[in-house]
Amino acid sequence: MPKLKILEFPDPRLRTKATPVDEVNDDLRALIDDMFETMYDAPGIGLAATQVDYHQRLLVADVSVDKDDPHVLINPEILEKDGVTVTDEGCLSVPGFYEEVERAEHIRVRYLDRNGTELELDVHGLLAVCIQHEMDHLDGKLFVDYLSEAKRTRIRKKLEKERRLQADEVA
Ligand code: GNR
Ligand code: NI
Repeated sequence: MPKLKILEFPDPRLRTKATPVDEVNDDLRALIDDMFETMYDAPGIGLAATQVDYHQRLLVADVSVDKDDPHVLINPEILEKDGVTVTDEGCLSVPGFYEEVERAEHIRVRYLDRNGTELELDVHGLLAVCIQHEMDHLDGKLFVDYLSEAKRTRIRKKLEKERRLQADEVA
């Protein structure tokens, strides 16, 4: 299975609002498998389709230590949220930067699984944080949007400089 290329901030494609999946078919399941491979390889605990330039409402996550608890959420909707938790968040699309973000500690989410079956799940802790982070991606939002403009600009400039240096190395 091919690994997918992950878009990096400030790539404007990360600002795309994803549209609902209308059919859970074998093509979508092949993409899901590629997304898991890409996420585990990175390594990361979650990946939204937006990050691999596929603009449909689909995310994968696995926050387990042994990487044996994969979740696929298609067309996810948050039904309830409560509590507050602060997490040092990172993002595969903002490599190397970690900042505290406040999210709901508990969510109840409705979604389709990889068979197209509608499910509801109560989620707490890191998985709840991860699902909220991934659902933001599906709306074109990044964790850096919760930071001050000064911090976001500093991160953008550092990533742009790194990218220029990488381009020079190849030239
Ligand atoms: O790998 C990831 N770690 C992480 C840590 C704290 C809060 C959210 C995340 S998600 C991130 C992978 C990613 O960028 N998903 O979109
Ligand atoms: Ni992310």
